[in-house]
Amino acid sequence: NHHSSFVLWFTGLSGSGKSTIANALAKELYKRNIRNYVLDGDNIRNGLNKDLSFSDEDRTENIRRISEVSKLFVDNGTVVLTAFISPFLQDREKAKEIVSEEEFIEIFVSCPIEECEKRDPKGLYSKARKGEIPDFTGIDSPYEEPVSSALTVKTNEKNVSESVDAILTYLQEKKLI
Ligand code: GGZ
Repeated sequence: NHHSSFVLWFTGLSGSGKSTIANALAKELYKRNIRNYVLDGDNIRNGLNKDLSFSDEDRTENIRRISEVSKLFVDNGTVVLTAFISPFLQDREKAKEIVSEEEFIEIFVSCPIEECEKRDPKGLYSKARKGEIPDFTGIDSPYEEPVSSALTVKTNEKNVSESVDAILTYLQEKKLI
């Protein structure tokens, strides 16, 4: 194929649906013969970044390393989908600089915290409310909402396949795929 590669940078609260949407989109890209790779907590925080905590400093370092890895994938011709909370505006700006502005597409996976907390797929919000997980995003650690995302998907209003379709349409309109 003749597309150039790029990074789809998903940002949003825990439980907002970043990984779910990224993985569903990855399948759709594969179907279109677009080589891609999903970076998420499973393959990054358990490996390369297993030395990092959830302090502000370590989150910043987490995002920096992920940006550098994403850049390598893009150099290799692979579309990258990253699914990290990436709560700090400044860190996402830095990620954009590392990857390069033209190849960085920020997607805000928007969902009210009340809804994320209701979903609580891993029981983490409940633990955080009980004080068992300190520095939990949205509870006692900040989430800075994007101000200039390429796209926002509202997962409390749309299902996974509708969100994926919205992203595919965006990529087609921009002639990225
Ligand atoms: C937020 C935490 C925390 C704290 C563990 N705060 O829903 P999950 O489980 O699968 O996604 C969350 C993931 C967040 O890691 P990221 O690398 O995306 O965060 S950041 O970009 O801010 O560096 C959650 C789990 O790890 N988790 N402790 N304190 N999420």
